[in-house]
Amino acid sequence: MIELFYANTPNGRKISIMLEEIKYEYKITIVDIYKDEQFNADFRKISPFSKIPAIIDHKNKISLFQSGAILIYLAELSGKFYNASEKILIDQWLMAQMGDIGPMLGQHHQFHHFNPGKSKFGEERYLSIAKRIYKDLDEHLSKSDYLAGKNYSIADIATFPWIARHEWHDVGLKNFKNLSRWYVNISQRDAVIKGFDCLKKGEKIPPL
Ligand SMILES: N[C@@H](CCC(=O)N[C@@H](CS)C(=O)NCC(=O)O)C(=O)O
Repeated sequence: MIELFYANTPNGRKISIMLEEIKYEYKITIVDIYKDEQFNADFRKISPFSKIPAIIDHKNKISLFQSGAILIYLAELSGKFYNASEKILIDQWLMAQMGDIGPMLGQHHQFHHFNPGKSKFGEERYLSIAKRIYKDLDEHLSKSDYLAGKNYSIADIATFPWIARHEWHDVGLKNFKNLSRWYVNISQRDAVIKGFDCLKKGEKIPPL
């Protein structure tokens, strides 16, 4: 049994989608980051940077924080979405998500979606970075079915929930043909639909 410490954000959803994909039994413990529950002492024991997601694997008595590390752990455990022969490329795209795509789009959310009008510089900077990310992903996906090649992997699982915030990005996902194809394809997976709405609140993946 995996316990997932969760909020319904892109980083949280990476792990609920993965758990649905590998069909593991899991229990969700909600951490309300809008009420600062991430700073509770008990939670900080498993997530020292006070961030979701984190997991406890009660069977193996392991706890982990950082979504990329959790995805690798679950992939190794299940033997899924992390093919041995493709690991280098999967790692590369997973790192691109963890180091660039997530943090940059996260800043774009802060300036453009949550705090418009507070900083022209911040809004312009992160909108332009968001556009670049869409363009670069689109270009890459013109040559590749999935991020790390012909197979769906944890790199796609990490990146998808960020693009699923495209309505906040104001970049126009539809204008990016290859990224749109990738997005629609992944949106239709049963596990992705279930993992996106793991709280069973009827949360739907935004269409194109
Ligand atoms: N690099 C971390 C980022 C996690 C992260 O930024 N989580 C956000 C929610 S999406 C959070 O917990 N924010 C609360 C805070 O920073 O106080 C990961 O991928 O796990």
